[in-house]
Amino acid sequence: MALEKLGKALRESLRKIARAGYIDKETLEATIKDIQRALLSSDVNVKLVFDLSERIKKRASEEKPTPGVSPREHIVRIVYEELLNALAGKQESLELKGKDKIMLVGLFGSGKTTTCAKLGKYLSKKGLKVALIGTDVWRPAAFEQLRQLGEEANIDVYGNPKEKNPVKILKSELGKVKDYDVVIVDSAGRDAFDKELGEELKKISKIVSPNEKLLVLPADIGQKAAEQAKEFNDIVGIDGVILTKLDSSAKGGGALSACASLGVPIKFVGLGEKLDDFEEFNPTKFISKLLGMGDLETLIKKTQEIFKEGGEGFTENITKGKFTLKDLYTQIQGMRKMGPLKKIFEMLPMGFGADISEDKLQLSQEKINRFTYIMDSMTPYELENPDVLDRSRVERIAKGAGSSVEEVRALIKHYNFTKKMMKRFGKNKRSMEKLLKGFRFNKGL
Ligand SMILES: Nc1nc2c(ncn2[C@@H]2O[C@H](COP(=O)(O)OP(=O)(O)OP(=O)(O)O)[C@@H](O)[C@H]2O)c(=O)[nH]1
Ligand SMILES: [Mg+2]
Repeated sequence: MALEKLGKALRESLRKIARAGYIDKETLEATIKDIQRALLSSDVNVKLVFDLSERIKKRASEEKPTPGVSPREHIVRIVYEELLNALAGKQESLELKGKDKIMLVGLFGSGKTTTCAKLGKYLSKKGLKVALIGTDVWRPAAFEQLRQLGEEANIDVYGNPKEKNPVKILKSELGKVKDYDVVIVDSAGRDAFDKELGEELKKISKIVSPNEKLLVLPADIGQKAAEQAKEFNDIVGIDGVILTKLDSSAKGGGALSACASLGVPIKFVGLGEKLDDFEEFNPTKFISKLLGMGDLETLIKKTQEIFKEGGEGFTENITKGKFTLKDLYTQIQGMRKMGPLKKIFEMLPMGFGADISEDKLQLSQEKINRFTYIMDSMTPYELENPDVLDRSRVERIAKGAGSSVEEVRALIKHYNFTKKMMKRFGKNKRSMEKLLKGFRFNKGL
């Protein structure tokens, strides 16, 4: 995850709320101070930090928690929403219409050429036929760099290193790329935005007529990103930003918040030097992960799929409260299918997953396996009617599973807990969170 330091500091401040039994003014103030410190050290603009703090305070005192939401969760939600707003803005993905042309612009060393190849690879993985065109006549060996990157990404590269006029290059190369689904045009940078670069990019833009002009901004310029985005937008016009070097910058928060406050959508982020260190920017996912709140949307979707697999009666039984050990069996098998437990826990809220160590996870996975053995030793009648599990049955099952009476009891305890949670399943997301939290933190486990 990019922005390690900022993420860690923000998670720490949210944990204070999670740990507090009761949230008074002081706790809130202290948390806001922590958040301020974290944001400022990530180069977020002072005024933005101040405004954000005020909004959190105001909302915390004015908005009442919705029924069923604890004051703690209420505050965490407010902080989350405000940070989402301040750091990530709205989602706006790259929209491809077919026969697309994308032009990348930016200053020296921002990552344009690398990003051409990254974006090209990303799109070609989606099954699109991609070509790159180099128009940088400034950087020595710029074309060679693009050619090598294209080769690495398995994408065709067009250009002419001998020609010193970008317009002439385009005039001859554009004709050769008509069959491609997407054409990405690399351009030259400068040390700073100036009239000459503006003119050059306008000329390129006119002949390419791209449907997307994306500004490549390195995260290490922090809040200065705002200035650059404005300069490029005023003269060249931009449809969005690709924020690079988020992996290596302590100032990432500054760059992110600068784009968010300008309302310039970040469409992709660069997270390393390798061509695969690149992803579409999804604000909610990004901030949830940063705050260790997990990716609930994905988790819920996955869980629902598994419930579907349990068959028609399964979900119905559960919502009616008729949750038997057989249903628990299906659920646990589903957990296995959802993939490595670590992945699941990473999706859980409030960093419960983020900081769980491998060995603890291993134990849980083991536990799941052992629970499965135990249930395999039960008769169908017992699975359907867990209430009949008396001492002698428990002893028999333990023996059959090569397990212990305690462990069978732990399973029953877990079953009872899950059953309670299951009754509320389907009503809202929070029950799901609790259920999954319970799965991990239930004392029986
Ligand atoms: N760590 C990290 N490095 C990156 C990222 N993107 C690009 N770089 C590095 O940044 C340096 C500059 O990248 P280029 O792609 O050459 O930048 P450019 O904008 O084309 O530069 P000019 O052609 O000189 O204007 C290279 O060493 C890249 O490997 C990223 O997301 N993370
Ligand atoms: Mg370049």
